Amino acid sequence: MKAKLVTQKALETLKSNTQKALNRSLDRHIKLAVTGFSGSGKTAFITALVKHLTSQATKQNLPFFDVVREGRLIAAKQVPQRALDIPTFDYQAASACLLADEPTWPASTQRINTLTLALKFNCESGLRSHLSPTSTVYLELIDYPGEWLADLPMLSQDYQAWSEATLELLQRDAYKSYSDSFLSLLATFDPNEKVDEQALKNLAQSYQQLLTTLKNETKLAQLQPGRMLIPSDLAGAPILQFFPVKPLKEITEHTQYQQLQARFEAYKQQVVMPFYKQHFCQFDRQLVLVDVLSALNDGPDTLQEQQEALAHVMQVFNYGKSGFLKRLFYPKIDKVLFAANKCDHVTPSQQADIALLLNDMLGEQSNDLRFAGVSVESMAISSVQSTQAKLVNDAGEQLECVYGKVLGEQQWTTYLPPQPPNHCLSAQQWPDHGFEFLSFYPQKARQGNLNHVRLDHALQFLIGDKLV
Ligand SMILES: Nc1nc2c(ncn2[C@@H]2O[C@H](COP(=O)(O)OP(=O)(O)OP(=O)(O)O)[C@@H](O)[C@H]2O)c(=O)[nH]1
Ligand SMILES: [Mg+2]
Repeated sequence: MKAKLVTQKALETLKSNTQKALNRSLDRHIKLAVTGFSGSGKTAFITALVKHLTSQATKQNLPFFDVVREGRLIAAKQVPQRALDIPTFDYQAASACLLADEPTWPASTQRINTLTLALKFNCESGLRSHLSPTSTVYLELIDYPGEWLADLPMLSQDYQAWSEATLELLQRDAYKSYSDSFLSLLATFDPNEKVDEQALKNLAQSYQQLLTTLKNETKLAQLQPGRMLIPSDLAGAPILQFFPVKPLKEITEHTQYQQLQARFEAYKQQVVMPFYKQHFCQFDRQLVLVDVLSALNDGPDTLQEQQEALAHVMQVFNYGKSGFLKRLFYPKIDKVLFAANKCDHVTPSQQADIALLLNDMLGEQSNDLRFAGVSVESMAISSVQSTQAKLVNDAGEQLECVYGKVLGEQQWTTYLPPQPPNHCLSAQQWPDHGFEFLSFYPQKARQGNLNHVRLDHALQFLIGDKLV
């Protein structure tokens, strides 16, 4: 019996060691998909990740990242990327913003860019470390405008389905007042008429203005087509001149409707699909950053919309555990981390609540992912810390507050954040006064060092097993 147990244990150890060795040889390149809608914190996360791994990788700073805690990380260094046709992520510019005497956030991303970080480490002790004492893993990251991510669900819609869903969204209570002028112009538009380029152009302009207003005034995620907000070299091209119309019973040839439909399909095929194929098919780890606090500030419609938008985007990805052979040919995402980002806008004891809220927003999705064999985790993080926790004595009562410099203001403020809900609230359950969470400038770096909240937990979950 004892001998049998020993044999079984030895077999398991051998299996685990073999798996680790295979992981090491096959996964020298890890593609990490940093996903999140515009403003969720992708650029700040990538900048912080590079900063902490290249110049702040100490046990004190990243205690929950095993390779660092165990003193095995030798060094991390930015190296030339494999994709030669994509601009390189401007780490110097982004980190300079965070490290300035008066720190600011890096600007919103206007184009795709990429960066590869080589992580050289000592392998875990044991037989394998004699075979190969050190190893190098190449971590590939891409950064892109969040608006482009919100386009991915369009791939599974036709023009009619997209039109219906978009008009339904625009007519919701919270957004009706913004949509009025576009909707009244749309009411004068006859999609059955023969093509009138000027009419199409005018309505497309009005729709573009509406998207811009919604981006500035709300936290809506599904502002499609995303390239209307960041058109770059597509500005003025007919492929961007479409908008939603009411469904038609019958579609006739050479009508405005058919023209809009053709532009919608062309946008999907020529703009969204290449982005998806080139950048999102080949990932094996995924981080999903969600700004739940801004959604709460915006009200129940936006919280619900963020939840729907997340579900739609997640459906596009290819999940499921891949065997090592499969991974050689077709990598699949096998670990997904959902992070309620900017958690330092609330007090440390409230942070667990926003992680629970995010969990609730994900609903069946995380269950479905687990069923597909994907490891899923959710946590509250702040890749760049912007506040400090502070206890304030209020008539004998100790109040937990946060202290920081509020965005757009000059003063440092001690502030008592409202209690965030730990589950989704319906419009009826929503507090009358709503929520008002403040945003802050990044904290000033001390001796060139940035602070974070649970970035090390996030790294351990996402790539820890590849650094053994
Ligand atoms: N407290 C805190 N705020 C953050 C953090 N990361 C981002 N922010 C805030 O969120 C804003 C947007 O962050 P970005 O990193 O630009 O977000 P993004 O996802 O790259 O946005 P796009 O480039 O527009 O897609 C910043 O300007 C900050 O105000 C963080 O780690 N902590
Ligand atoms: Mg960005």
